[in-house]
Amino acid sequence: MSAADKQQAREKFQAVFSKISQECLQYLKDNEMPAEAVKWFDDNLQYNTPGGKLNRGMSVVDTYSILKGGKISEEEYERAAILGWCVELLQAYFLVADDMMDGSITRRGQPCWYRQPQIGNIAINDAFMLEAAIYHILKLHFKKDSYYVHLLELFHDVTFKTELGQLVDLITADEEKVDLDKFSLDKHHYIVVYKTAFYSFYLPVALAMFMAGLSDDSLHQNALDVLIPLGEYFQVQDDYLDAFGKPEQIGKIGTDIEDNKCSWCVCIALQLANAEQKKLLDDNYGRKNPDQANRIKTLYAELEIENKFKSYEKEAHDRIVSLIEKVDEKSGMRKEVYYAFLYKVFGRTK
Ligand code: DMA
Ligand code: MG
Ligand code: MG
Ligand code: MG
Repeated sequence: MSAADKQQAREKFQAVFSKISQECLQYLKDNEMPAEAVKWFDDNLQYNTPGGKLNRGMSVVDTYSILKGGKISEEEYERAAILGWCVELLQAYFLVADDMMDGSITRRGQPCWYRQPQIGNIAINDAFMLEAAIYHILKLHFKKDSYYVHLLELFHDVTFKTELGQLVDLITADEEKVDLDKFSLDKHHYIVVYKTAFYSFYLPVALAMFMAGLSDDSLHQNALDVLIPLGEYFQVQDDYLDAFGKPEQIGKIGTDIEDNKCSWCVCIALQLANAEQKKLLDDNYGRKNPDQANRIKTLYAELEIENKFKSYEKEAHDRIVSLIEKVDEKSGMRKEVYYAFLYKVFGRTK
């Protein structure tokens, strides 16, 4: 797809957001909310929902279209896009809360929502409202559909799983007492599969599958078999970019080292470190002081974490391709669904 085609697809998708945000605001008006509250919710929706890469949301449309053989009507486009925006609302809800919990500074090239002086802790309720908007929209557009309950259960279950991942992410990152023995690649695997892979990769594909009438458990299990490894790879990239990406490029300032996170980078560093380097990690990881964080980054360079990441990336790519090649297309699933996803994320720099 050319850059111009991509931009056009993005604009078409964004037009659907105007419609659903109006529908959300209408609910507030119907409940006689004061005008300043309607404006607050509007600002919350606009600031936190449409400004990202939109990979997750647009993947619902792309997947649905592939499953339908490439031709879909305008009405089908709009319904798939509405589900896509529900994924983006879920993402917005998680990110507003995640930035508060991680003490982050910027997101998508602007200050995190809670960082604005007039917002602060009201961001907690704002996050809840972004989540509530999902169910309002689903009810408006899908209540009459046979798969409505599947959609509800899917959103609820994926949300719960993401929250399990966030819980383990946060309790493994005790900011009072740094204990690097709590970290391992197994722990990391659990955290990233739960906090990222289910909602970012399985959810968009599963929504499109339900819309296309593919609802058998076995088909969904097969989808998980490919999409969970893909999601794990995506979060390893996120961990790598947190330490090595440029803030201008990734739109956020990394905080994993200061936050004592069980990141892929520190897990690999712990595997490679000699006794002296291990001591440097113990003495400097998870501290708020920027000099100490820089010492960790220097050690990452010494241990050639960048090269380790490049080898990981190649290995993950080849492993995922072989999983995709095993897909049985007679089941109704298409390999192209997964390749489209892989091409979107492989080698990304933001
Ligand atoms: C994010 O993990 C996971 C969720 C559910 C938002 P993270 O804190 O590494 O994300 P980011 O680097 O974008 O803050
Ligand atoms: Mg974060
Ligand atoms: Mg986090
Ligand atoms: Mg991160």
